[in-house]
Amino acid sequence: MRIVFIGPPGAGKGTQAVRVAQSLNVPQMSTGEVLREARSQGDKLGIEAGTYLDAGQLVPDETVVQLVADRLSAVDCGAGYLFDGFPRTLNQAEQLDRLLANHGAPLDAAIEFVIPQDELFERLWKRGRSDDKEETIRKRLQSYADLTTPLAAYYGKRNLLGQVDAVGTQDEVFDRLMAALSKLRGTS
Ligand code: B4P
Repeated sequence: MRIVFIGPPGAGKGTQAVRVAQSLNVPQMSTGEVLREARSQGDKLGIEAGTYLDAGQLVPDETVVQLVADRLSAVDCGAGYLFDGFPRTLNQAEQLDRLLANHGAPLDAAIEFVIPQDELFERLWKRGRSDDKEETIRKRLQSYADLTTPLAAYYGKRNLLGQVDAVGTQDEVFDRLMAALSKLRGTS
């Protein structure tokens, strides 16, 4: 199954992506994780990405799309995949569609994590990663509202959207995700 996870920072996309990918036996890729890893290695991509991560801004589309294109070419994506945190802009979503047209199979599901802002603040505050400072969190939430929320309509129009309540225990959210995915699988 070919899946993307969309949701605000701290919604639990990364936490659930690992479990869902394991359960469906597909590879998972978190663009946030790849960018943080590049930063810790200090390579060219990492130096560029680090300035955006620390400022709470999105990394430029062309950089992220190239990461995804490289991942899609990997042999283990043939049976499906789960992208966590990608796409994050309409331009990324359109470029993903173009990439998938070349790979022969369109998306099956776009899952949006739905969660109130005060819950996000609490989770990120507790996590305490270097981009989890109050001012940076505010910027990330604003950029989510401005640039990423239009994706729900983009996928909704094509009947690919599943909206999942992300408040609850990790097991509860996982069960809701699997139910939403099997519903979408039934309609695709
Ligand atoms: P991400 O790495 O995608 O974002 P995140 O803040 O880690 O959110 P996630 O939803 O994965 O939260 P998690 O599971 O960790 O992006 C980071 C940055 O990378 C972006 O700001 C951007 O700069 C850059 N970036 C990434 N992709 C990009 C793209 N496509 N284009 C441009 N830039 C891009 O959960 C958060 C916390 O909540 C954890 O501590 C977790 O333990 C806890 N938690 C999880 N589930 C819970 C639950 N059910 N109840 C309570 N706590 C829970």
